[in-house]
Amino acid sequence: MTTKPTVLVTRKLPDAVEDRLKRDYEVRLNPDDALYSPDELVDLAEGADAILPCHTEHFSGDVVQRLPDNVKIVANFSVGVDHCDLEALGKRGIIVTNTPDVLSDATAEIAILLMLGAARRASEGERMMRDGSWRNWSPSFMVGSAITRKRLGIIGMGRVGQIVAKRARGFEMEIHYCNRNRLPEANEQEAVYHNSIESLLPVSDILSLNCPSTPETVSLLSAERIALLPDRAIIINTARGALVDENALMDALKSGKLASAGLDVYRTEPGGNHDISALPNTFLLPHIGSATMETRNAMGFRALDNLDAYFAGKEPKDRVA
Ligand code: 8YV
Repeated sequence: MTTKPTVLVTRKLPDAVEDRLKRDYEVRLNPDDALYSPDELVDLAEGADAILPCHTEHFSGDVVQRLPDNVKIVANFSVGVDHCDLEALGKRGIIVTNTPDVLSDATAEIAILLMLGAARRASEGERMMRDGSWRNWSPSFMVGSAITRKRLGIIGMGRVGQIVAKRARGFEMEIHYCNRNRLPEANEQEAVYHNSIESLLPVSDILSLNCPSTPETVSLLSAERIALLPDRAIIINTARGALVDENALMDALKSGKLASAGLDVYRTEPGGNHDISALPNTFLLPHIGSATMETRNAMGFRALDNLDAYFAGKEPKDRVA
């Protein structure tokens, strides 16, 4: 009888994903969905061949150093891998995979929701309806701005960025983008390429961040860059909080330089930034970009496909380190 590889699963995953895990692996599940401390993570990894974590587990250089030798692969349940010190994992010979593609539609949906919510002041209106403070109506009441036929700037024209552009075309938006590489013309669909963020910002009535967080992109949206946006621009972030200087963002929201911001991600998660939450001209969600049942199942299956490939002696499809 061949023994099945042992997989440490750090969070509660959808039932269908856990069923497949139980069928194919010796599995250490987390039915209470408790958040493991770095020490617990290291301890629980003892004897496990693989770890299937979420972005909530931080594989810092220190944690990676302390992982037992039995761990051969970290198969993430996430597309972002900024919670992983890839260099440290690589040095230990631990393979790392992620789950691209399967969450692009869901994240793009949330980007459009944030755009509409921020532009049309949905948060202020919704709060009013809930706390009973709607007492008046006038032509100047709750006036926001349209997104239809506005210029949308996208930083990061990868899988999610391209779907955001596709959905935004339904609002007849004029798409501009900045990406490390220009897309092939057929994929551009008339989106205008900018080879620098500085050139993109002045034409972005709405700016959507869709690039990964890497050492090169941390604090990419600084006070200096926000100043380059048109007055009353709107910022949308469904990527990572670390891309934005949150103090600069708050200053610009307070001064009126920015009309509003729609955010799903924050520098501090969970929790977010309470000073940002106190600003009325924000539309805020708690990092739910991929939170649909369809997507969460697909993410789990994709992580499992990577594990299956590795344990079958093949190269996992989504290897990032
Ligand atoms: C996930 C995400 O919910 O996949 C990502 O990178 O940001 C989210 O949509 C989360 O990472 C799950 O671990």
